[in-house]
Amino acid sequence: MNGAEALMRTAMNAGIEVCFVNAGTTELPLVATLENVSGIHPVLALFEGVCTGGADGYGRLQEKPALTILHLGPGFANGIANLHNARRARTPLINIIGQHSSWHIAADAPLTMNVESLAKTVSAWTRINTSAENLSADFAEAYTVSLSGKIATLIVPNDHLWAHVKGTIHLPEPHTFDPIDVSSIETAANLLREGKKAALMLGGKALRGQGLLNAGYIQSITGCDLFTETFPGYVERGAGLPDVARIPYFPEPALAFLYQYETVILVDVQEPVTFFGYPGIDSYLLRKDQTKFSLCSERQNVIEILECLGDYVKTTLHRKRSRHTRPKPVKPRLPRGKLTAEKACRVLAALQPEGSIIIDEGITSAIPYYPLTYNSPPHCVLTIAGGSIGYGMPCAVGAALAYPDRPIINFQADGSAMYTVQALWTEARENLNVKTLICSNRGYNILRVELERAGITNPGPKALSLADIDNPRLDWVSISSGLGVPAHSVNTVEDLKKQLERILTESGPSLIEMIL
Ligand SMILES: Cc1ncc(C[n+]2csc(CCOP(=O)(O)OP(=O)(O)O)c2C)c(N)n1
Repeated sequence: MNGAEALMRTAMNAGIEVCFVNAGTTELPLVATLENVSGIHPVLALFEGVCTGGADGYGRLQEKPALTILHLGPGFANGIANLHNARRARTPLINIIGQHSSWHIAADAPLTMNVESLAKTVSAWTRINTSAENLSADFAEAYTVSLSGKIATLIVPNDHLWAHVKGTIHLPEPHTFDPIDVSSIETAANLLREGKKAALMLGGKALRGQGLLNAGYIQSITGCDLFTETFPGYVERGAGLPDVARIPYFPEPALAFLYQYETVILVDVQEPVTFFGYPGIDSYLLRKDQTKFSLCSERQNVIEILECLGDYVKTTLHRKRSRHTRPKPVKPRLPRGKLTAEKACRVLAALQPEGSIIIDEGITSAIPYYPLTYNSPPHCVLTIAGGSIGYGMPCAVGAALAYPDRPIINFQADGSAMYTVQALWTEARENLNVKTLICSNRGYNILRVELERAGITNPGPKALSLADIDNPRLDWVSISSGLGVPAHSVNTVEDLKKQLERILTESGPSLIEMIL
């Protein structure tokens, strides 16, 4: 076999089932070998930002490494923005970048670039493969690194991919955790016992499944609050799960939200900071007189740590577990009349089926959505963890490949959608079950809000024009159908309800433009 086959066989044996590809000449051996490595389904995207965002969505949901194959420095560069989101969401992800043949780099051919330095901007581990015989071992190592929620990037020279190899296939190492530190658990328990207003700020695996239930158990005993970052990568939500608030986006409401807490215990998350540096506002949102304590590092098993903390507070508080009965799921009532962003959020919250995967890149239109759903049927929400727009459309692609039978609803701002609109083509080609709801406010609304916040109450026509995307008007029905996804445009609650109910019963992709 050749180096490419050794690499892809290693990937398949490790458990890779899908790869997000936009290949060129340097990756041809990998493309060719996919015929022999039948367990890996290649998914073509027409822009690398769709490959990387797709891998991010897939990895976030599957909690196992996602794979991209990208072309040299320029191809990788096109994918970096969504790799940034993936890094912030702690998605396990592996990039394979085809590089020129090792002997060709010195010639400085047109596509030659410093790929390694680009890769390092988002990757926890970067390696330039040095021999065909090492390709399998290199991939296995990349896989091992990515298992702890990291991005690993392997740069593979074209001549190594073509070269004949003996064919030893390496296996990744299993993921291991650092040991639990009992004194941290005691400290956290004491802080929760002190009778002060306390909260657990949750991140990572504390926002899913058992981690969330363990946090809810601690809440039921100590009465602490639970909240998370403004943009968590993934959070499970709805009836039967504890309600986890999100820190508001703008600094003033964020500070007001956090003000009440005397103690904040950070659970697998960094301390909260403002999104931007605003004059006169500290970057760090917790005051000096607020106690903050980091319960665990990202190398520890947060689920086990929360379980230990739950046991500890139960024993030491000698308090019976308060009956944490939750009300039955209730769907929000449907509004009526002309659509607004708020009404669109209500319609979505009211109609989203159990098991939905909600991708939230609604930017300003989605602000009212999250609080409406704490008691909806169980579902999960993915958000723009790194703040780099253009993540929603591809993320939905990856989500649908991860869970083909679950409803994927992408609540998607129009400006952000245009960054990676090519994702619709992949949805159509793969017949993915993605329902895209475009929040068509025909502007970069956040920019208008930020201008106002900066005290520019009367912006001139040039400034305003840079927040206006209505000239020419984006024709979403044409754009979507032109990329193979059937679409409708609606401007009332009644029409949105009718169309959304209809598309939710159909399989395959669809798009609704919600004129707001
Ligand atoms: C990659 C990247 N480019 C630019 C920005 C700056 N930015 C943030 S939101 C936004 C536009 C948002 O418009 P839209 O997606 O339509 O949402 P709206 O503000 O209208 O709700 C821009 C340009 C960014 N965050 N990321």
